[in-house]
Amino acid sequence: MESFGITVTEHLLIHQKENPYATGQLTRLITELIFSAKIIEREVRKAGLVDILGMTGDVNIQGEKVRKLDVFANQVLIYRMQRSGVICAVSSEENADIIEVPDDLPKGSYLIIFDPLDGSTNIDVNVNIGTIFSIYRKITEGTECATEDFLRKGYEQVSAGYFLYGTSTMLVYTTGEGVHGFTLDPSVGEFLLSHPNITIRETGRTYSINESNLMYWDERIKKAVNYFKSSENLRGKPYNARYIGSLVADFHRNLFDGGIFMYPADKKDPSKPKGKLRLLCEAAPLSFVVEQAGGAATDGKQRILDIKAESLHVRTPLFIGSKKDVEMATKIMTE
Ligand code: AHM
Ligand code: MG
Repeated sequence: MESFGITVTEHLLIHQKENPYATGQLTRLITELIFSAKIIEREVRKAGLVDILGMTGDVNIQGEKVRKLDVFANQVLIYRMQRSGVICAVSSEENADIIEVPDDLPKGSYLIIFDPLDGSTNIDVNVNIGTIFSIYRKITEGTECATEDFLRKGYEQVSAGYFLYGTSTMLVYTTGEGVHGFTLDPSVGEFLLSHPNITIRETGRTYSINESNLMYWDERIKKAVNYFKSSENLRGKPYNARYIGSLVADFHRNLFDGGIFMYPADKKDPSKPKGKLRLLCEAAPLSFVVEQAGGAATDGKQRILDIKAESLHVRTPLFIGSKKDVEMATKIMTE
C-alpha cells in the first residue's frame, strides 16, 4: 500500500504494542509536547515580523501584552503539560522551583523537565533555537511530586529529546529504543518520520566550543581543544570549527555530521564554576539522546548520565558527541 508518512503517535503506538506494560501515558505526554512545540513554532516563525507589524512595545494589535518568546514558550509548555493528565509536576529552566499540577486537574506519575527556548540569545538574529525535554517516572509515594523526584541520575530518564526550530522544524527523541527524527510538514501540521534510527559517527570532523573563553580555561582544556585542532588526532588533520551558540543546534549538527561539542568549566564567572550548561534540562536529555545514537557524553571525567543532580539548576561541564572524540577529550582531561 502507498505510504502517506508515519506520525509520532503512530510510531509510539507501534513501540507501545511491543511493550505489554505500556499504558499510553507517555504517548499522551509526547502528544501534548508536540502540540506545545507547534504553538511555539508558530510564534518563532513570526518573530522577525514583529517590528514590521508594529507589535513591539508593551501591547500588540490585539491589545494583548507582547511577551518575550522564551517567556511565551515557557508559559505554553507549563499550561499544556499541566493539562496532560499524566504528570505530577514540571521543572523549567525559567523557574526556580518545581511547579506542581493544581489540585483541580488530573495528575499522573510522570514528571517533565524542559528548557523552553534554548539558545534564546539567537532569537533576535534569526538563528536556530530549540526546546529540550526530559521525562522521568515519579519515585516518591503518593500523588504529589517532591523536588527529590527531579534530583535524579540521567540514566533513569524514560524519554528525552528536543524540537529544533530551524530551516525546518524537527523533533528528535528517544524512549530508550534508538533515536528517531521527525520533520514538521507545515502543509498538514504533522511531524512525520524522516530520520528513523539515527546513529552518530564514531569519530567526527567538527569541534564546537566557544573559543573566546580560552583565557578562562585551565591547561587540560586547552590541551583537549588543541588535540582537535592538530593533525595528531583520529582524523589525521584539524577538525572543522563550528559554533552556533544554541546548544540544541550545535548538538543537532554534530549528531548528524559527527563531532564533539564542549562547554567546559571555566573561570569566566565565579558564580558558574562548572560552566554555563545545566545538568537536568540541557546536559542529561541530550546525553540520553547521544548515547542512544551510539555516541557519548561526559563532564570531562565521568559519564553525564551517572551524575545525580544535587539541585534543580545545577550546572555541569559538557563534552558530548561522537564516541571516540568524547573518549579522547575525557582521556586528555583526566591525564
Ligand atoms: P540559554 O538556555 O539561556 O539559551 O543558554 C544556554 C546556551 C546554549 O544554548 C549554548 O550552548 C550556550 O548557552 C552558549 O553559551 P556562550 O554564549 O557562553 O557560548
Ligand atoms: Mg538552554
